[in-house]
Amino acid sequence: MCMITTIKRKVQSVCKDLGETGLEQLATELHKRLNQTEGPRGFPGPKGDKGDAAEQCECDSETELRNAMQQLQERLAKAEASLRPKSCQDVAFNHPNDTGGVYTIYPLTGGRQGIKVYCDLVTDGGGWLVFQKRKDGSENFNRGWVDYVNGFGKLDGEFWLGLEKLHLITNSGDYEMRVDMEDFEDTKAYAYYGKFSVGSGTDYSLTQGSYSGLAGDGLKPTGARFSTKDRDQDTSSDNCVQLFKGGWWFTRCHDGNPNGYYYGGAHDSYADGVCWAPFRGYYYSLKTMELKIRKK
Ligand SMILES: [Ca+2]
Repeated sequence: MCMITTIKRKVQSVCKDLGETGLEQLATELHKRLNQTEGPRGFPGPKGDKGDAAEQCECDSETELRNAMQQLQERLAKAEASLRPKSCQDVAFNHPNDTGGVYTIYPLTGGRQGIKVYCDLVTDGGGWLVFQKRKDGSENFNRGWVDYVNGFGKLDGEFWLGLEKLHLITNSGDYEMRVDMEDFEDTKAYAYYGKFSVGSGTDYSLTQGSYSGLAGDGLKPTGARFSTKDRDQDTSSDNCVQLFKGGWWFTRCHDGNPNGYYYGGAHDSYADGVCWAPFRGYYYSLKTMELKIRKK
């Protein structure tokens, strides 16, 4: 039997014998081996017998073998995605009946440390990584720089994921962003941005792409640096955070304040609530607010 036919049959029989569960185990074993440091080399073994003369292969094309190998690679990739999901999109693929919740993902290439995130697996096709959520005012969002860099709150409640994670994730590919919100009359609205990334260093500058949606554009202009109550990086002569009570990409100062104070509806003070100005104005603190990203 020619060599290519033998290899192809072996690949096919390995796939058949292993099944999905076996492929997952094989992927786990491969991971283990890849992560192991290579030990010292042993003594060489005895020389083997001389093999048969090479045969001319006419029975199978290289294309067929490549196809078989590609199929194996695809199934291994699938098994790997179920073991170490890279994104909420992988989570959606692995749990087609889930609507959302807290999951561990491995978003960075070569990153062996997983991070816990909240995934929205329903909205607009699902697969969204939620990086901020307001829903009941249980968490304090008027916090300092270190908290906004590292993240705070509870993933099953209100939270801010953290600027450093946002920077690392959004710089590992092209991301889109969505803001979902609801008022106390149960009116829902959203804002969508075709591009979203957070810069590095001490600025964590915001870059966003073109807006579409029903809520109006509450994120502008692009290039804003992040400010907290102990770090004023806005472009105003005032301190926007002191006026509007929550870390944000303020300029002079904002058209939307997702991290503002949770008043729970209409209030008299100006623009310091959880607001999205084009939707319900500066004197209305929304019931829910969710900021989320998804790889394009
Ligand atoms: Ca200022």
